[in-house]
Amino acid sequence: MLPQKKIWMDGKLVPWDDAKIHVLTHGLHYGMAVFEGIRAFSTAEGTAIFRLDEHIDRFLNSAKIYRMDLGHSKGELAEACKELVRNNPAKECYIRPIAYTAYGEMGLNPLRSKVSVAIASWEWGAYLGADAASKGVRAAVSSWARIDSRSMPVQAKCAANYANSALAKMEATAGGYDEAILLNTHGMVAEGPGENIFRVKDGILSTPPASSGILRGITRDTVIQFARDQGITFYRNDSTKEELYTSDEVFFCGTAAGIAKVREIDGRKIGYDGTPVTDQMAKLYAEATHGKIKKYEKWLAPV
Ligand code: PPE
Repeated sequence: MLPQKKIWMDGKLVPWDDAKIHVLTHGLHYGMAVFEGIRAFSTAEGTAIFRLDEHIDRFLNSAKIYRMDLGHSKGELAEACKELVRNNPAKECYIRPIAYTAYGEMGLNPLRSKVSVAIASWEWGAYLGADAASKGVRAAVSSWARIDSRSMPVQAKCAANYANSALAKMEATAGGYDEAILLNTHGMVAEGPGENIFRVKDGILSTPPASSGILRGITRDTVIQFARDQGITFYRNDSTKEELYTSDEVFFCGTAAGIAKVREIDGRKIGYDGTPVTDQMAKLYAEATHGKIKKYEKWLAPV
């Protein structure tokens, strides 16, 4: 990671190297941290943050689920993201707001800890490797089930959820694959460790419903809106892994990953006749994020 100049910490921009916390920070020990992943893109009108409002809303909702009071309004947090990007050299960047139970108390009751909020930004390139955009990635269905919402709220973007993601990711990469696909505890397709998943079969685009135990991705929502606007038939429905194997197209999507086509799952090549729907979605996403489609300019917040 290339260091930037500043990090926003509890209301102030501090030099990158000074953005440090104590080793007894409560959230480090008990996973009590909620975070966001947002991207800023360059547009003809300057740098703009994509779907900032929706990301801040999800950040506040993650905090609400974990009974965290962030102590900053939605407007303050949005402005802090913009201020940070203005003050850092990387303009096309990834933005990471995080709220965590801070240093002061140990023991697992998080309600005794003060909550701190920080926001960092840095340049983050091809999340699933250089082949993701052109050739597509090779994925493996994980032996780890996606966490069940009866145990942990999957829709809160909590650091603790990513222990499950990391186990799946390590298993996939150690096995020579680029990415994992997690099934839920009912054996239905859920999502990737850090991406939602879509499939195309006979011209119909589909993705697992929120109730399948996934993070409701903002990129997922963006793809759904593209599909509606393009008149592509779209469903939210459950599918099994063999339905993925026999899909015409499969792709991952997320803020870090963008739109990444999947070319193989568990040694089965996906599709026969190219990836027209994936390509169309990737093109729309690239154009919308860079301010090239009038209709979607409402999703861009200039910094
Ligand atoms: N599911 C999971 C589990 C997930 O972590 C993400 C985002 C998504 C779906 C897609 O959500 P959205 O970004 O709103 O479209 N994962 C973030 C963190 C990745 C990381 O490695 O860190 C991201 O893409 O920013």
